[in-house]
Amino acid sequence: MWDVTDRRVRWSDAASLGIPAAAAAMGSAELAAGAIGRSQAAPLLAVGAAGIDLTPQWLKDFAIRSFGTADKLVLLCGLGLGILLVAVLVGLSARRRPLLGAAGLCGLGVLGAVAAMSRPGAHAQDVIPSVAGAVVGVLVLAWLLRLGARPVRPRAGQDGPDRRRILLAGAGTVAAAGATGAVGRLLSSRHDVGTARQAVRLPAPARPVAEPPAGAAVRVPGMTPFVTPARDFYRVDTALTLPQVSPRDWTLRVHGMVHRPFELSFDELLRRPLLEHDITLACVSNEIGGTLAGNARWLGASLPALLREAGVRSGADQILSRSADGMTVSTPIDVIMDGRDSLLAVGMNGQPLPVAHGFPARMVVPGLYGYVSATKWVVDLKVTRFATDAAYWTKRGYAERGPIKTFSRIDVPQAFKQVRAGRTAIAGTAWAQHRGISAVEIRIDDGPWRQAQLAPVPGIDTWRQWVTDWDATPGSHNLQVRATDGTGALQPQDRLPPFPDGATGWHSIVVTVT
Ligand SMILES: Nc1nc2c(c(=O)[nH]1)N[C@H]1C(S)=C(S)[C@@H](COP(=O)(O)O)O[C@H]1N2
Ligand SMILES: [Mo]
Repeated sequence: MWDVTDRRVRWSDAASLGIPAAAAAMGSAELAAGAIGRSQAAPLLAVGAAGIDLTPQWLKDFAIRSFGTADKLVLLCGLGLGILLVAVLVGLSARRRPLLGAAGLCGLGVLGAVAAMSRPGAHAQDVIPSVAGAVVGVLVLAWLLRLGARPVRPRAGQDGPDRRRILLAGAGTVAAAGATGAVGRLLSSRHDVGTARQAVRLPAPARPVAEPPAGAAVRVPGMTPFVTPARDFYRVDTALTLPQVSPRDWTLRVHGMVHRPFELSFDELLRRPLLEHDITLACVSNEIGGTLAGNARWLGASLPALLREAGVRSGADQILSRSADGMTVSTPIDVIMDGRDSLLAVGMNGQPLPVAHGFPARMVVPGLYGYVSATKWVVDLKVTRFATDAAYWTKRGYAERGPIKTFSRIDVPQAFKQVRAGRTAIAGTAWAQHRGISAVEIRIDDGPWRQAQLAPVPGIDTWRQWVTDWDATPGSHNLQVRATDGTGALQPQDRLPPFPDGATGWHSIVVTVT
């Protein structure tokens, strides 16, 4: 017999059936992923990672613009909300249409399995976590439904003891699912390479390099440091979880249009002559005034020397490098080989590369945006042609070649800050890697352009700090900066967005002087 109350949408069903079943599914999927040592196959991460690759460009730009480096957290929260929505729907339909509820859970499982299998480097067993999750979810749903099927006669406005028992069972299930998921994550962390990284002893560079010149960092409170500590270094990549590449298993394959393809182990890499260079990396997504750039001292083997050993065949014009997580980057061979300090880097600021910055090895090529040069977790170099192979971002409309554009930024005072009237310093950072910065000019309101004082630099591959004095008068003022690169070219004034080959425009800020 139908109870009239059964005809209403019962939100408690969502809470007592759908959410616990979905939680059990997610928790057991995490456990299965940890048990088989394939954390990337856990459905949440797999769907998130696939989502990153499928996201249209405008949405990606929007996410980076609005959330910056928190974009991945926002994505995961969005996914969590999506799963919660499915869970609620499963719960609402399950009592009258149990098969529909089960189908919802299976749908999540299929989505997770397809996403896991579509990832670069996927194995057949990567379906296991999603399948296990769906099976457990359906079993838990059936169990909770059985609990609820016992005769219940709640009096109006009052939950019967059975209803309370069901809610309790649901809450217990959610807690158990959380614990299961945590155990899964713990099992996954067995594969973390933090310990292996700490055990790496980097050899000294073949030739010692001088410290950056004294005064490379202008002494103004609040100014950007000249060398960016690794922990503050901007991070941009498509990896939802950091690839864990053990130096023991790492090899670099050099192949394609070469006379002598070869493979290099990490020990062999460390035995090569290592060079050390100060190089500023920058991201093509950096906006005018933005902070997606960092300067570090990189230790690594010469990339041109590696390529000469392999013997690049005529007609080849790009290196398609591939990371352990399937990211591809194409770098023009003529740029790598033109005498600049292109590195297969293993060290950053005197330490092994942090995992977030490409441990155990990455590429660094001064003068090119990261998306065409700075492959982290690099495992494969294919010598090829632009006409044959396209890289990840080029397929998504970004420029094939990505020379870094001249950029200048006011760091001090900060925008919209109150400034005390009187003599004060305006200071900032400018870069035009591999061309160098030859001048920085500042303009206050509609006044004349004035030369700023340039700090010394170790070379043309790093950013350059600048400073100037300002006699600040009360009121609101507009400060504007522009740089000239080492070839004498003035930074372009036209405002262009980062897509498809880097932003242009002069940075300006408004400050209030009191
Ligand atoms: N494997 C891999 N390498 C990558 C990327 C990536 O998504 N995956 N992003 C590139 C981009 S767009 C930039 S700007 C630099 C950023 O390097 P960082 O995170 O060490 O600052 O890495 C490059 N190397
Ligand atoms: Mo980037």
